[in-house]
Amino acid sequence: MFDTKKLLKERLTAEHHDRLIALENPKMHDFVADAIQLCNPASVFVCTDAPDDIAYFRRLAVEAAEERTLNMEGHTCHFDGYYDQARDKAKTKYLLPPTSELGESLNSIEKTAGVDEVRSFLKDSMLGRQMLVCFWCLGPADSDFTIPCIQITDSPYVAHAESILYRPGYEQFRKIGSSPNFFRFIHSEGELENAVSKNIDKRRVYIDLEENLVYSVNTQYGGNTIGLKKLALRLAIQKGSAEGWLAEHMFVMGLHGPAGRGTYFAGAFPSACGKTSTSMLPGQTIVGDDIAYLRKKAAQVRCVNVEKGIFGIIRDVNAEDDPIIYQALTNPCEVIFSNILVDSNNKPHWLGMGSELPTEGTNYSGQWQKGKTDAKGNEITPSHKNARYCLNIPDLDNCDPLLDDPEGVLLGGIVYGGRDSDTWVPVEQAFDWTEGIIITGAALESETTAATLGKEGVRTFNLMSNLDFLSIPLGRYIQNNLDFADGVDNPPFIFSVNYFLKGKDGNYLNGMADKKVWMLWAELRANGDVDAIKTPTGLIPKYEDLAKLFKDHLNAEYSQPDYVEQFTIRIPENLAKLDRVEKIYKDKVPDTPQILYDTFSDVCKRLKAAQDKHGDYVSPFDLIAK
Ligand code: SPV
Ligand code: MN
Repeated sequence: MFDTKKLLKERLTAEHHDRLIALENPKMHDFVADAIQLCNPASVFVCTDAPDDIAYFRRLAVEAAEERTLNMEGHTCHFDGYYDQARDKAKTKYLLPPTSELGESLNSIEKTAGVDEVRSFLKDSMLGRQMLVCFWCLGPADSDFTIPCIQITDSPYVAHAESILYRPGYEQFRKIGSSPNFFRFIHSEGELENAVSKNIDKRRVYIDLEENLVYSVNTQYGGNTIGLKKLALRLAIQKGSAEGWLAEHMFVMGLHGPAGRGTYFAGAFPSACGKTSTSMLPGQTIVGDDIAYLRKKAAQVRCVNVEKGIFGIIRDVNAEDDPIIYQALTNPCEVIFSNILVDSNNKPHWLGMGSELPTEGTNYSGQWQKGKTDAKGNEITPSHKNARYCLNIPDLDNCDPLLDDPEGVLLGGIVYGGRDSDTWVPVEQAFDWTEGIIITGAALESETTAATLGKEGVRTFNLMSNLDFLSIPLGRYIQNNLDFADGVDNPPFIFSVNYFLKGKDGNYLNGMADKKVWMLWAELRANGDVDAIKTPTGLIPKYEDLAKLFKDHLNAEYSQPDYVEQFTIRIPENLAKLDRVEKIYKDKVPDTPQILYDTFSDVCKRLKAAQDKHGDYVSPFDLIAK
């Protein structure tokens, strides 16, 4: 063991020592001292909330060649290694103590062995480099929602990205005094080659739920390294479960209905399934695009965006489909692009940006020219499918005024959506909270995307779009969601949406812009403005209400045949889906609440009754009471 006080005094300059000691938190001091002892950096930089300190990260990222400046003020570009382009689910594990009750569906490793392994990779990992000690907040500062966090990293890119994504937390640490209630993250990118992590075979993300501590090593990709993002979400789910609130993979947005009415909605979608672009819909306002905390206050559900920035997928962001983001990405403001293509004029390019791409430049594979292949003979795309941008929400024209409200926003509705080519209709309201949680959230399936390593396009179960991040047994998570509405006067209405439905010819039935209509219909329903048609699974829009929304908001004619094709209830597909999902619960989730099976069974009966009456494919017009 070492003497924390002595070690900190020896290894920090007087200025940085003073900054650390001004926060009178022994647990935090021990954590920093241990990290120094383990990683052995050449120097230590302690960040306060001062703008100069934040600016330092940006400068350092460029000096260390982890970012390069682009030809627009405030814009930089970062590259992750060729094999480090997405979250590594296989190497992200919970450190399991001997008496853990985590189910088998969560990836884990025996704790002592895991800690030994990851600490051996962190040993001396910062030799010759500077350790950055950063303080941030999850959620707005000074609020019931706030969770203070400390991030230690040797990557100026990670620190810079966090300064965009999170609110400063040094002053929050001053306020919590000696409290041990904060999250801790330690990250080292490990040995570098051409400024990217070299030892990808030793990439590890290990999560210690007992200690609220996450280790990350030999990786740079944000989803593996930015502690406050998906690593903190796992810790927060556990904390919320113990304290009676929810941590969700959800955007938060203000939907703007008739006569200036505003209604806040949250939405959970798996990665790369339209979550950010929904939160950015034209004419609406954004609170957040990725992670929300929901709490009950005075018999209401209120929620905050955990972040203040966006780490969004850049693919297909273009002037037509995502005008607000496109505007930010093509004008001076602080943006970190990652894994895009940079041309010889230092201009960024990406897949689906709406203009022709150059045939050569620098990308995530190094020097690139059209036709270049990788070691396996696969053609390398100009920009990666999971290439990202990182920017401040307040830099966007549609930033919601309540972004930083410590009380959070009042939630009127929740949507669950996934990449589903053949089952769900484009939008449907659940009958009530319980059915919404069970039939919509807990039955969610989606086809895999480039946001995680592995094969794309495989239909997978993804409970509430949060499965990748769950840190408690799945049944308990479902029960927490069910119980959350207890004591709430008007729980949010729950909807399913599906932007990816295909017709018989295999083509998508809807355009990208149509999601605005589905969301605005949900807003009308949440305020009791329009009627709906009862189906076996929920409530769907009437043709005339959608036709009006298409006309008013997209200036488009919506035909009856289109409506019928999109909103036909596909009974065999719905039954097959319930069957598949039920089997997963039976086989893999021993603590599934009985009410899930009962509700599945009720819905199956309703589907079969409709099938007997109307056949396999039921037009919405057949369901309107004559
Ligand atoms: C996601 O993949 O869901 C993201 C990006 O929001 S990250 O989790 O950081 O990889
Ligand atoms: Mn996400």
